[in-house]
Amino acid sequence: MEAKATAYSNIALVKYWGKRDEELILPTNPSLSMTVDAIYTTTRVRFDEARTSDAFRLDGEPAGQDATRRVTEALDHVRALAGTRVRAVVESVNSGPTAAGLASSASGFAALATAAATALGLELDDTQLSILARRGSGSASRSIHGGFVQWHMGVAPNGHDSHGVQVADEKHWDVVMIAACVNAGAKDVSSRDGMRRTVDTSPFYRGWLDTVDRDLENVRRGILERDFELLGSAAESNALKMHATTLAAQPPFIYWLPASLEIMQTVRDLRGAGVPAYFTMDAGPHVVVLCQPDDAAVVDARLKELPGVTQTFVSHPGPRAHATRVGE
Ligand code: 2P0
Repeated sequence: MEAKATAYSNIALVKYWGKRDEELILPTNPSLSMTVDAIYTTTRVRFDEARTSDAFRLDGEPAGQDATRRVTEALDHVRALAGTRVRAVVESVNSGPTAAGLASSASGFAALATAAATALGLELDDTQLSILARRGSGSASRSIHGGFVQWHMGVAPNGHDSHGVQVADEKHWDVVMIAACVNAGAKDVSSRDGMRRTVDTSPFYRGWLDTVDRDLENVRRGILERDFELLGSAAESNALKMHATTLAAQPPFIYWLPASLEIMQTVRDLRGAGVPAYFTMDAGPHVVVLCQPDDAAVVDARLKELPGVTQTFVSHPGPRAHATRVGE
């Protein structure tokens, strides 16, 4: 009853921004991401009949109450499928970039769902795994798959049709994503709270919903036709629209720092100088820059020159989540 899994994070090209069901984690819009090979989580889950509660260690330290509660809730969904109540010890280790404040919930909950299901001997297909991962954190539904992945929002009230589907595998096209990290303290507004506040109060949210299908179509076509400019321009525009919704929320909030704007301007300058590069941003101040492999060294060097950039992480399309049973 023990297994170990690795799952890779993903960066959305069309963002998941808003829930229609908070309990089941069902989104208000479809999203599409690239799984990234440089940001990942490895999780070991050991179920133990003798335990009376779950324990969660993160990067070698006992995790706090809130994180442990989220892990227990995610495990409860796996336990329900397996028809058991047995408790577990969970040990997760994030790769370096996560410590810098880059997305960890996607790889974290995808690794947890995959490891727990394998430890309990469940033979699930990718759709079932993606749904389990989604219950932990929405973006984790996309990290079950490698390459380019769409999260179909679904229409069913119980969420059975809301899961990740691979659009193209990791060998289809080598898009480079360079995460440029800026010096940031703890977030004021978590992505969970930020999306809720935006859905509830931002008059711009309607505009987000009205245009997301078109962005999705352009990003999909960009990927399938390997049209970098189409992909990059649609992704950049989609990210800016997501952030625009936060400006009009009540109370308003903004994830950008001065260094984030400096990176955005540098990307525009690179484009002006003939280097195709585009940016995207999640619910935080770091900026992820998209470019093609031949330009990656130049783009990375330019980003590292900026005083506000603390470090960069270069990713290529990453593989699917995978698990192995331990000790049997
Ligand atoms: C995304 N984000 O598509 C978007 C873009 C943030 C901005 O997925 O509440 O941690 O656990 O479902 O998955 C972050 O949201 O949120 C996220 P929950 P999650 O990548």
